[in-house]
Amino acid sequence: MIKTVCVIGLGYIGLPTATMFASHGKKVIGVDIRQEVIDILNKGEIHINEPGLKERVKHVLVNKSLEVSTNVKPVDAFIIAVPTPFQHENFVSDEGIAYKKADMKFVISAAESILPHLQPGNLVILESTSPPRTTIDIVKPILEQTGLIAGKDFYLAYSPERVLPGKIMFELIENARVIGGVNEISARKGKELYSTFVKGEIVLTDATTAEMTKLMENTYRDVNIALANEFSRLSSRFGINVWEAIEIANRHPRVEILNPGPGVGGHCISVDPWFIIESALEDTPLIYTARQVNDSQPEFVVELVKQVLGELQGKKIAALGLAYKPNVDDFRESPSIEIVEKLLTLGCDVRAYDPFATAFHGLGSYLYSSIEEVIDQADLLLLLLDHSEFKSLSPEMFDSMKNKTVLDTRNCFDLKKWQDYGFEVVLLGDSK
Ligand code: SAJ
Repeated sequence: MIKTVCVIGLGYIGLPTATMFASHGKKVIGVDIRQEVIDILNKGEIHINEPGLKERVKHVLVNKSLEVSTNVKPVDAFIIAVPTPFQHENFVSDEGIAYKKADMKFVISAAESILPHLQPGNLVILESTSPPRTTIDIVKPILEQTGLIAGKDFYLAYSPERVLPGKIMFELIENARVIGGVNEISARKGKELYSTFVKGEIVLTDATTAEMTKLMENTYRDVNIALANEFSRLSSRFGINVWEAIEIANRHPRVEILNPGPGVGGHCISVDPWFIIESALEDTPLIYTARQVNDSQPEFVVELVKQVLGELQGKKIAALGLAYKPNVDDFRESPSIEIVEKLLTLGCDVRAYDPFATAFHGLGSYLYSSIEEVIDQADLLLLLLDHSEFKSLSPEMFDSMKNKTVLDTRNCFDLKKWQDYGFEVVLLGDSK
């Protein structure tokens, strides 16, 4: 019977997971190497914004079912939920193809931090999104340095999170979960642990299949967003509104085209396809091309801005929305930030506003704390993200702009209303 759990990494996944176990009868140690995160949590605050999380964290800290620390402690089950970013430098294959590789340093150090505490009968779960074979080729050999054998003396499995930021507390419980063991008993031990709170189906498989399913899910989405983005680039060639065309095409019972936009961000979809590509470059032309299409979408937006403004030097741009997607405070790999930074290098005076950005996020000096400050005397209103609070913005609130021009990259505004108010309106993907 697993009574104590140590969750290593208290980020977007680790903190909600630790909280979930703690509020379902386990005694949990939450570990993070960042002292400032531990201090914030011990003050009853949280360092991430996720609906429903703060109250739950507070509750389990007060009743002491969750304790947070910078040190791993001996427990029955260890969960590794640390980041697996990609290395920012480009690698180049013998054929001259540039690609990106996962940076596994946090997974390696998390596995090493378990070493002094690993006991016979323990369970270790890797949750971090990882390249195929990480569990058996990287984590298993590290843990076996203890002399204990995985699958025999202790149990080892891979179980990816699949929750959507913004809905984590709901999806952790309700989503189906896959658990891939290094052998069958490891997978069954994993199921015993997650059954504590998971109501969705728990599917058992081997570790490498579980790693691949996670990467395939996000790659599927990346490729489909790339298709929508490519369609958006065809609108001027054919004189259509791509949003209208997609809406009509999606009435076909077996078609579900996603939304175009300024690019794909976040720590998952823009990163995970590279984890497949890095180990199979010659066999992944479709995945590779999708990454290129989505990665070049910010440049497509910059070109649109050039078409609207002509000469960019000195132009004042009010940019709204910097997070990687609506209603989250996550700015990792955000295409909006890439666009703002490109426009700054091209000589624009860009002022940006995002209701979710705080000093903690460490964004650039282009960040302002109100819409009023960014729109004053602006030549262009550039809508980069459809946060809920932007949907209710109406054109009368933008009278202090120098030129009444709006470029909407997300189909967020009711542009007819803006046009009637005297704005020149441009919608990404609409050339009608
Ligand atoms: N995006 C578009 N068009 C769309 C949908 C999304 O441009 O039609 C953009 C978003 O603006 C954002 C990016 O794609 O920049 C990714 O957003 P997302 O909402 O599609 O996905 P994530 O990254 O927030 O979460 C994904 C989810 N995976 C799938 O939907 C297959 C989630 O279930 C995973 O748990 C998460 O990745 C993860 O952690 O891997």
